[in-house]
Amino acid sequence: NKRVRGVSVFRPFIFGSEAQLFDPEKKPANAPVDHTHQWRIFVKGVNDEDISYWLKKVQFKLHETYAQNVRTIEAPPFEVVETGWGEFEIQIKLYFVPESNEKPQTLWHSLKLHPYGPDAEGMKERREVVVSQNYEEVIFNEPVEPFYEILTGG
Ligand code: SLL
Repeated sequence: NKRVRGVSVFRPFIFGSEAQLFDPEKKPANAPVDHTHQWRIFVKGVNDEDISYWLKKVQFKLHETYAQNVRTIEAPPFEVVETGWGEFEIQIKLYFVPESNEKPQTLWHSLKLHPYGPDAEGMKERREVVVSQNYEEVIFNEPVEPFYEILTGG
């Protein structure tokens, strides 16, 4: 496959997490007793734009304390919803559509459960959604021609 010389194509996306302390009355019945939070890790388009024309699947590697800690999501929404008690680093591996001929790319996200605040005691009560997300751009340098067409709608 011929590469398009001298061209770089950028595609923006958002990745991150959202977490919330359980409402004591509404703790999921199947959640282990030591779990305190519900959380979600995701990769998505800016303004929820569909990015599945270039992103094929996403593999999230959770902490080893989780059963089946490697979660592969093959279609949008690229996200994992879980419960837990602790914060940890999540490895996110992006797999591109086969036409791209591109190797997967890895990034990392620190799962955040707790809101910022000076008062550690009061913080435990705070039930706001803790959002931690980043804007990122994947760069396809000299993409192969079929992928360039997909990317640019040609
Ligand atoms: C810590 N380094 O000690 C971190 C590890 C692990 C979090 C946090 C649930 C595990 C399960 C869970 O929240 N693990 O479901 O067994 O803070």
